[in-house]
Amino acid sequence: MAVGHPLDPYLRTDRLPTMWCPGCGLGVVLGTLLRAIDRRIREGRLRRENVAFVGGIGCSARMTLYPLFDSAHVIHGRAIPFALGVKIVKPKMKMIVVGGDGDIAAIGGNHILHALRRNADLLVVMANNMIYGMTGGQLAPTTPRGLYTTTTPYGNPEREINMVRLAAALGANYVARGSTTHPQLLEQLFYKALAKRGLAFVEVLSTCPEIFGRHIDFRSPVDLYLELRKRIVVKAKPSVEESDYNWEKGFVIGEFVDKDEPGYIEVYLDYLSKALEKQPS
Ligand SMILES: Cc1ncc(C[n+]2csc(CCOP(=O)(O)OP(=O)(O)O)c2C)c(N)n1
Ligand code: SF4
Repeated sequence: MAVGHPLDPYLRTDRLPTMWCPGCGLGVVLGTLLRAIDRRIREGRLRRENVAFVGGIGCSARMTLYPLFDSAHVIHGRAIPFALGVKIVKPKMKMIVVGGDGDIAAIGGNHILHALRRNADLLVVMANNMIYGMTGGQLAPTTPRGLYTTTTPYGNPEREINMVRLAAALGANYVARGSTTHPQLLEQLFYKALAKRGLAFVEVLSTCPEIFGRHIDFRSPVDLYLELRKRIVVKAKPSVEESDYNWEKGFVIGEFVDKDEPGYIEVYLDYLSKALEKQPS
């Protein structure tokens, strides 16, 4: 007799197993996100038919293929405008954008800037494995300085982007960083983020053992996982100043921003109704 998994009701089980390599951190991102959604649905705060996923291209964005919700797998870097378009037309939807650091912070960098500035009502989950996984381990804006990638064989000479600081500076209502090495905390961050209006940005430090780990001499997924875990510092309410992003000094995870300003949709609909009132009848 086949033994089911508690998350099977939320998965397109006919598409399993996933395309992810053994030991990839992305399974933890999907599992924790679905558990958080399940909790919100069971407590009546979220309706299943109102949840939709949008992803661009990459191993992380591929996540949108597996949840049994409405979902769209769109072109590289363009998940945010697609999701915001749906949200404007169907404001009741809980739009979840999932992508890698390449998809969200590099090719999609322009879109995330303006979504943050607008406090657009989206949950954006950026799985940060510190390189471009799907295409062979190239340098990403999130690659820690000094580390080897296939396009920086002598080490990354560039400064890294700190997406937590950017999201906070541009005014997102909720900004958190979790790690696949701390799944219970990650589920809690998603759970909180799902109830927010405005933009909720959750960066998830994740492991790519196949392309990143092997190249920096971690021969097994467990070795890379333990290495990342060693570099994580958990803080309940860290300040944005503590979010600095550095492989040597480690990475602080926790909730950096939690506020409750009106989101883009609320403001937009308010302007729209005032504009309609002024129309000659
Ligand atoms: C317009 C366009 N440019 C480039 C690519 C090639 N490409 C596919 S995935 C990817 C990088 C994905 O990296 P990331 O978002 O970090 O995801 P990961 O695979 O690491 O999860 C690139 C450059 C593409 N598919 N489309
Ligand atoms: S290449 Fe890396 S990120 Fe992509 S599935 Fe494999 S381990 Fe995961």
